[in-house]
Amino acid sequence: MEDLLRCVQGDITGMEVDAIVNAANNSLLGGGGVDGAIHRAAGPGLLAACRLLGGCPTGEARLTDGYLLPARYVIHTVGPVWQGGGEGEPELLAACYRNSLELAARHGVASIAFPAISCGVYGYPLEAACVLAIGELRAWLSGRPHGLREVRLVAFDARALDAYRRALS
Ligand code: AR6
Repeated sequence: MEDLLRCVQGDITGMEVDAIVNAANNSLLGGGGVDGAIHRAAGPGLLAACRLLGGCPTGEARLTDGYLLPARYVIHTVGPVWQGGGEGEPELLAACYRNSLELAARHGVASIAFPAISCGVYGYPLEAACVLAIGELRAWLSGRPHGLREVRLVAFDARALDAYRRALS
């Protein structure tokens, strides 16, 4: 099980996996951070597909094609805005990871890459988010049969890579 999870530093938009996860907002109509980067790299087809989805509640996930990306699919999920931790943020962040994996499994995804959902503009504390993400992914992966062969945790900078490494060990 453990060998399915790995952390790497890099830009998620270039990753050659079946699906990349986008840390989107409730509109699903693009934004800054990883969301902006994914829309730029995927091209206008992605925004056109997102318009048809009609938004997404926090903690849920939606799937589109990847358009000009190397990844076949984009799984858009909406993380919680950090408000101190007492507003259900951990449960909502956990739901993002679970719901993204459910959707991936339903579409036959064998390899998936996640950014650090909510850890940028949305302000979720990085260390806590990494520990939660890994706990949730491990629990999901060991709890049912699935066709996933690789779950990649993508750190955009060295600080995030360190946080993932600590949380994995
Ligand atoms: N590849 C991998 N990780 C990245 C990339 C990239 N190209 N770019 C940024 N990150 P954020 P959030 C990291 O702010 O906190 C958007 O405007 C970044 O360093 O993108 O969930 C949406 O539209 C950080 O660790 O997402 C929403 O409005 C992580 O990705 C809002 O931001 C997430 O940072 C969502 O905020």
